[in-house]
Amino acid sequence: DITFKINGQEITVPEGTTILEAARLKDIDIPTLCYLKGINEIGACRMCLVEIAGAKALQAACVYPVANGIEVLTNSPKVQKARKVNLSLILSDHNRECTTCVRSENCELQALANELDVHDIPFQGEKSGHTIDDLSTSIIRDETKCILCKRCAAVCTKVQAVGVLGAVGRGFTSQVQPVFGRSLAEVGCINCGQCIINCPVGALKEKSNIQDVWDAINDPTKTVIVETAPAVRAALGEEFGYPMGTPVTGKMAAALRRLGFDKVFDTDFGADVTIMEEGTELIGRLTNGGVLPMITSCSPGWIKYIETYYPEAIPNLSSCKSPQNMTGALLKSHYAETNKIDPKDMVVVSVMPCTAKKYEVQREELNVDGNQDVDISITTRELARMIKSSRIMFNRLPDEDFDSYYGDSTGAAVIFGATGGVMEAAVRTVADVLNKKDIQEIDYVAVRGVEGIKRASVQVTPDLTVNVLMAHGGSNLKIVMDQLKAGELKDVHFIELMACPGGCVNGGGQPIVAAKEKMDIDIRVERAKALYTEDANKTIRKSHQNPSVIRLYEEYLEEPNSHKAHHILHTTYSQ
Ligand code: HC0
Repeated sequence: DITFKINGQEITVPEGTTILEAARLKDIDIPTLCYLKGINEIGACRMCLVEIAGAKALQAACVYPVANGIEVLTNSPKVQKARKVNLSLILSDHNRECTTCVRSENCELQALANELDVHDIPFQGEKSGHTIDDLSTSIIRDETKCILCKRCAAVCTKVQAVGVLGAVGRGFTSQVQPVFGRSLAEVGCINCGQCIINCPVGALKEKSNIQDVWDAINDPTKTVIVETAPAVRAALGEEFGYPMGTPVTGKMAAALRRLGFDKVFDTDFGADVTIMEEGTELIGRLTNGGVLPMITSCSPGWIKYIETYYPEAIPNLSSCKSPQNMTGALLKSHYAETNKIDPKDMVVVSVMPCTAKKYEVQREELNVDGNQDVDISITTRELARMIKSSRIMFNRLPDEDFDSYYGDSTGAAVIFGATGGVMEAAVRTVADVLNKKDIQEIDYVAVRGVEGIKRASVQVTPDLTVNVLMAHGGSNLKIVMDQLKAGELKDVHFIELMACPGGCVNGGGQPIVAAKEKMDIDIRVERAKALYTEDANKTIRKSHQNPSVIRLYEEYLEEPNSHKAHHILHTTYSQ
């Protein structure tokens, strides 16, 4: 252990602790911009400078390990002055159109300027060259706002194992860009948006489709239907001041109705249908032979990842479309037929915690009979902006239900939004189907939690043990896929892979949480709690017991994996 003094207080911490971490233990805050716990600890922004008695130069607290007997000053006049100068320099080359920036009031740079009382920028002069890259279906990169903190690049490389963003150039001309100055649309970006939710400023944002939604709603010839992903309800409340982990399902449904959608349906319904289809597909592959392990296919970032980096493993993918697209495809077919609406006069909008869903909705191999399953996909953040701009007083809304029956869902569906959730939902149904009974112990805790790669064996019948594996975040996907390639997963039957760390609750379209807050809480855990609570409170917690899903099969799809179900709900990806 190391004992030293910080602002006159003695403290003992384990060896290797940084000054930044030690200070927090004494409730002393040190400002940071480039720091991202465990991911980007590079001391680049010089905001966390501290003074060490006897040393000439100030030191970056985020990378400086404590030593016995040192005396650290985190707020001396010298420190205060240096931070202000450094912040002013960053601001001098920053596009300060703050009032109209999507990150206004949620910008770590703006917050710091206020907190450090920096209001005049003494440095004026040349600005570095800038590009705005808006060719991706999902992500806009605006170099005029980039502060070169490299958080995006670190997340893209270390967490997602994609590594399409990196620092290029030196000094005044340095930029953080894809290689050779290309667009994100031209490199192996998987559209996950993890760069966006880890950017401290507005240099990365989703491509907004808000106006497309308004145009549809305001077009009297269109029937405009919305569906909401499981994870949106777990985080939307954060945009309206609710504590993290507060589910706002009822208020969300009420707000969507007030925005003018004709029907408010739930992707969770499609998640229940997915379990019917995917569970049946798994039982088929287990009993009749088929490519194993079968891998889930619902996370569009993951799909792009396998297509880009492991195309030879595509036969392992389930042929099921994602719940988002299953819901859309059923609305454009069954719902349209039942309600005598031409699918061409329907607009299906999805609200997703995800930026890759914007890419998924445009994929041609998902179209059915020339119709796109989902027409427009917006993020949780975009929905919040629509609610705010419409002056809907979200916090005062009553709790309302989704519309029947595409809004009816089970506890199994809602946990899709957390890593391990699809697996747990599938096991609940597969175990019941194979045992031909209503099993009561359905909390499969072995598949829950945020450990990067989890394995479990589930005894589904006395003669059948299913070995499952769950992983989330690109770097873990890479490990799993390398193991699969090396023939090390021959005993595994079913794998759930999600592109984002923690699954959809921490998707690239979710409300943005400052790096400082992420030092103290694990947002993946807090938001997942909201989903597991909703699951526990539902009376029906297994997909195959959803009465509306049963009805859908009776009156339309006949049975899971039927010819009709295949035509509407399944797809193939090309290698
Ligand atoms: Fe997800 Fe989904 S659970 S990918 O993480 O399967 O985005 O929330 O909507 O489609 O249901 C995201 C979340 C979904 C889909 C579902 C799946």
